[in-house]
Amino acid sequence: MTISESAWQAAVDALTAADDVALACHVDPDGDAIGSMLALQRFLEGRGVRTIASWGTPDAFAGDELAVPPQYAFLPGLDTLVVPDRFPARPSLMVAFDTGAPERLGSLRASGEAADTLIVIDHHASGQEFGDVRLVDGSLAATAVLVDELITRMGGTLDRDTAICLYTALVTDTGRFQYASTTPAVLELAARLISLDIDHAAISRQVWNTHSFGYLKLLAQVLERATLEPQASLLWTMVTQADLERFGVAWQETEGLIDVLRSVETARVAMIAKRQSDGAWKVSLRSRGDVDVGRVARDLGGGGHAFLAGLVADDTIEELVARVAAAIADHVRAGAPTRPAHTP
Ligand SMILES: [Mn+2]
Repeated sequence: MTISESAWQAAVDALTAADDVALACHVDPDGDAIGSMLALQRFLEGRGVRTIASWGTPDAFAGDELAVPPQYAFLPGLDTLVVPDRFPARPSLMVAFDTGAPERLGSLRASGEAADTLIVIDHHASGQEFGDVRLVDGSLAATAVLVDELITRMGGTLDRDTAICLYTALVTDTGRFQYASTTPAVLELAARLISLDIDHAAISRQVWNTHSFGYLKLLAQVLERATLEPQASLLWTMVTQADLERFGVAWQETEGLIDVLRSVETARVAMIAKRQSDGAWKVSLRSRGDVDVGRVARDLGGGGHAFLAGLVADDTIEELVARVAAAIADHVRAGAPTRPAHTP
């Protein structure tokens, strides 16, 4: 799935001609989504383009708050973001980042559909065909790789702040350069970014090692509850709103909990179910390789990749675990895949 020259040219032409560009990434953004968006925004602003950037709320209603995950609060340019309420209803040119399906834009989906031109920059292998110009390559480690190429194709160079955004995007989406998506080209890009005098050690510290004491206690609680379902080779646990209140932790801070579960060798699949304030479960799934959790999630109305997927459910926790366990049995892979296209 490579990107055609004509798609690159269409994106370059549209962005070069534009006076105003609206930028959006997916709901509950991760480091790649925010970092990629801020990098292109900064580059466009530097060329005198007026920009507006945000991300949607998970439901259809626009929000008047923008919840920045605390681990990304250091990213340069965050102060220029607007709340989703202020995002244009009908942008002339809009760019969507790291968004594999229109519904992932949440409350900004309607703006994407109403935009005169929508450019999608993404690396989700199983994404939906939406948008007018698609810079989508499911083999890449991060959306940031495409933003770097786009800036280069537009004749631009990276400054230090842009490099901080792109490096953060790259280091988070490759699991700190651990995942199989970490190719020589990824490490070359990382080297190029580090050569722009960014403090990559400080970035790692801020992204991964800035938890509160409350987070540690929450982690203990979540691990205490962890249950292994041996027949399904499923290790699962849950987090509730009450836990967050008790330990003073924000939802945005719980992104890494699943990685602790995934480290257990005897479980093929790790699952964390987060109980939302409306009672629904937001469920994350991770695979160690021989179960395609993207298929598991799709069977249950969700979506994702072979190694990382999610869904929303409103069952009891027992029903949810039973449904996931049954779907896992249907999707045990014949052989372990050699290499995931990418993870987040
Ligand atoms: Mn990504």
